[in-house]
Amino acid sequence: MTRPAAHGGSASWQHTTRPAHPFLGWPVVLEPAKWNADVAILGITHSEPYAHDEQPNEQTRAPDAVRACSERFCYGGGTQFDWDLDTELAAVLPPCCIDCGNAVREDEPYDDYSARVTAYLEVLWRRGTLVLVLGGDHGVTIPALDALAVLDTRVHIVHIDAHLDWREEVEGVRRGYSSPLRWASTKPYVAGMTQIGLRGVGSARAAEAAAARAYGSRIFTASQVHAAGIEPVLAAVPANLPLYITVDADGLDPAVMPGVMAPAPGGLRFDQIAALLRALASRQRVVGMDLVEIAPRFDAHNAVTCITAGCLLVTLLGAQFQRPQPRA
Ligand SMILES: [Mn+2]
Repeated sequence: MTRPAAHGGSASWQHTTRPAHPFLGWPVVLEPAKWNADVAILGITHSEPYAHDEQPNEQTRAPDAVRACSERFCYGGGTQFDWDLDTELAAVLPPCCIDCGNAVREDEPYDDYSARVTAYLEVLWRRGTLVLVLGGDHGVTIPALDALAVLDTRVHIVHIDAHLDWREEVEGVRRGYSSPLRWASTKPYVAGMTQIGLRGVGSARAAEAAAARAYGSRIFTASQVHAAGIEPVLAAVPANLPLYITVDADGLDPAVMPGVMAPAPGGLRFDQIAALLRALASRQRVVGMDLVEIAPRFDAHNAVTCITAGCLLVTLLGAQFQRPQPRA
């Protein structure tokens, strides 16, 4: 493996941290040099913090909380019948699926941590791996967006969220959880974005809504999806570009994903988002998907948020790999 430039010199490549329970019981591989898989899942616990927030925040606990529910959202690691696939998930998945553990911020400057996370994802994307990312808050999407540069293609971003996340900066911080889609808009290899589920007062200020529209973001409010379904969304997403999908748990209704920091009523239902993911992933290549902003402390009711998150990830994988045409 070529050591990423961010690490330079002779410093050894830093391993990730072992998860308490591997996702779906997949083999755990913590050495980036050995990451050579069809599908990989990586926990990214930290992002660039805002001074006013608790540190570490509650969302840092989410990757292991979701993994711990694996047997509840996908019993037997996918060996049982899936009615939507009309077969077992395990029969559809490619042979090599690994859990890469967690990229945890150690006693290191955020710039170093962010570069390390980007380098991890570059390793995976250089090898054509479909990457699942477990956040962390929505700031974890930013080093992932940076890593998309190693792909040999432009990508379209599909964003599910109650909030627009187009802040230029918050208290001088430009890579926090309020800014990932603004960050995406600056990348030449991001061909465009579709933002779904917006609602509530506090989702954006007028200047950010104007900036997103000026950029050309296709915006679908939660109300529009409730009224017209997902077909207009599917028509807006370019079918000829690979996708990176970023799912903020608060994009779904708090009835199905209550364990979030900023619950917003009127959100998207599980069946709407599952159908959207299924349609997109059966139509075109998905290079990665992150699921962010789960706050396990507020998921006390039978872990339903973590279970829903796992169902969305498994739905994506099933649809992507059941496609009749090859991914490449
Ligand atoms: Mn968000």
